[in-house]
Amino acid sequence: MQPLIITVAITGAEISKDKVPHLPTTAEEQALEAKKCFDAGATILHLHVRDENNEPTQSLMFYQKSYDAIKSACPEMILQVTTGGSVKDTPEMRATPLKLSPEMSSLNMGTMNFGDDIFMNDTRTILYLAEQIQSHNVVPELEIYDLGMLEYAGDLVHKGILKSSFKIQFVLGVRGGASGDPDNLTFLVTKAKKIFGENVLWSVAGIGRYQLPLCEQAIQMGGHVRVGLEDNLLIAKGQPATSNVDFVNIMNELATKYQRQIATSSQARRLLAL
Ligand code: KMH
Ligand code: ZN
Repeated sequence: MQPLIITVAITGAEISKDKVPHLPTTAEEQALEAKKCFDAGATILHLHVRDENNEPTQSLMFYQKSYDAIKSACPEMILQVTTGGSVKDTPEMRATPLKLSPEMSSLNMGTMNFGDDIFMNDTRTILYLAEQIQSHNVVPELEIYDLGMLEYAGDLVHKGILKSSFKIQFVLGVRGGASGDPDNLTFLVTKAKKIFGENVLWSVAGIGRYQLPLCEQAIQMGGHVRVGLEDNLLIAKGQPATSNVDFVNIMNELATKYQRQIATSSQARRLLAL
């Protein structure tokens, strides 16, 4: 099996700092958190940033601050900026962090209900962001919340619209997308292999209570994982995480249980063709 790539989504756009004071929101907090997570085995950091009021922002100035702070604390970590932003952001705002030419970014593959909001990813938005991603030589992670989005991703790859290497991320458990039922992951992985071939690079991000069981399933199945406070606040029922590193540590335990090596950053770069 491939060595296990652990992605950590340390901040996100939805969680409020007032409610979760240990959420890293400043550049300094994000850099410290990145270093702890990298030292514990996370090789990719999925990055959203916050403004001076700890509100989500797509401002280049705040991305630049966090990006520089994380790079200097943790030069080997692979930075993956969001192009999902928050549900309020325009496509142009969502594309802003690509100006930093990071190694990776997310690319969301369809419109959906996102809790009580609408997460707008019409084809115009997807094609615009895909074009921006490729013009900055960034490797996309395709965010798949349901079956139709996987099939659409297949179309983009097979029509040559998405030309670079890519990673698939199944995001399961958002209210409005497929749930974190283990059968859903099994089915989506089977389907992804049919569309892209046996060696497709895939990972799972489970939302809330789905995070840890889906990661365990992915580790057993030979896939990769994303953990972190963007998606989940609890390490067990009623037990809040105190830091993103708590989740990375749990991934290490699961990797040992299923005899998976943890990928180094150079192994992850090789798998991602970065
Ligand atoms: N904040 C969500 C609306 C991504 O980063 O690409 C979208 C999101 C996905 O977090
Ligand atoms: Zn995100």
